[in-house]
Amino acid sequence: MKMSFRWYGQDDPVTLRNIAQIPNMRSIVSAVYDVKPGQVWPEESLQQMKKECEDHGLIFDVVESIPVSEDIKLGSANRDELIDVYCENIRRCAKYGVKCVTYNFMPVFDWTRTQLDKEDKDGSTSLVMYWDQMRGLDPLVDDIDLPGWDASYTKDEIKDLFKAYAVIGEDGLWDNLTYFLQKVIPVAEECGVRMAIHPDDPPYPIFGLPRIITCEENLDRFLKIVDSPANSLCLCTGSLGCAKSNDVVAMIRKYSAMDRIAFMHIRNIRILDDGSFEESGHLSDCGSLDMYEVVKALVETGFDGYVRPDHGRMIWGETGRPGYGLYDRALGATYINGLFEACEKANR
Ligand SMILES: [Mn+2]
Repeated sequence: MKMSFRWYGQDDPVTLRNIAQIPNMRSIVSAVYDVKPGQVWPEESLQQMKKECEDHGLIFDVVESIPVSEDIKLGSANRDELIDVYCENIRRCAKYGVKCVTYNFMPVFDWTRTQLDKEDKDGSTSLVMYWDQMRGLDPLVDDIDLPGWDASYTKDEIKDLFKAYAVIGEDGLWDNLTYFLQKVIPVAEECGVRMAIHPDDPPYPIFGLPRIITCEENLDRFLKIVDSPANSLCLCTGSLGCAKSNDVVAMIRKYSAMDRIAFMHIRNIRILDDGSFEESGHLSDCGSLDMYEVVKALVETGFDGYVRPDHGRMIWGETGRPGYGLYDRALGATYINGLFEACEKANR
């Protein structure tokens, strides 16, 4: 496996020097943040990212993410233009050494939580989603202001988007994903990039928005749309794992054996009785997922893709981007390294 770490560029309080000091750290997962979604990424930005990483002994070879415009997801009249820009961005990334591009196909919001700094008994804080804070909210009536909801939309734009997705539904979203993949995957194949779709987070409908990258049946359907290693998964244990019906370990074993996992996001979550969840420390004992079984499934199926510790808690007084502090993600990386070493030695 190739250990990696997400970095938000020059504005990130976590520095490349910090990251390079984490044992076994190899790759940087980043993106170009100085242009709007739907625009072509300047080559200078990619070149600079590549050089900065190399100056710290790191490799910039994973992009998270090239965002997919709502117009592509909705199948609007201008989608061909936007898909052309998307393909050009894949080509440009490849030119500067990128091997894997993560994206998602979630309507409107990348993720849903009700609080980003819920304090645990030990004083650490993390992201949580509590159903009792969600129920009763109606995006077509209420002015919803949950953390992570895109502040670049006005309330009216949000309402229009909800209505547009209600019209196309799940079937329309599958059609538009198929259209996108059939144009994008051949370009990725041509330039040696593996596209890795991130599952919906959480993997069930929120406020009636359609969600399709959610479960084994749908992942099977997704992978068949274009049957190529360039059309792969970013398997996020925390996203798929917060639906109790998903057997994350079995899914990893299956899709890794098929060589259809390009990227692993590894984190743990604690599922509560009512289906709410809290992001926990990475250790198996801290949450509902068995991280040993996750890594064992990867090792036993010969996984050689990218791995990163996903969201961490805020600990030791650190402040910064929720879920993306240095300390707890570094602990996560070290724990994951340990699990890999043990499983690899046992598997020899
Ligand atoms: Mn993830």
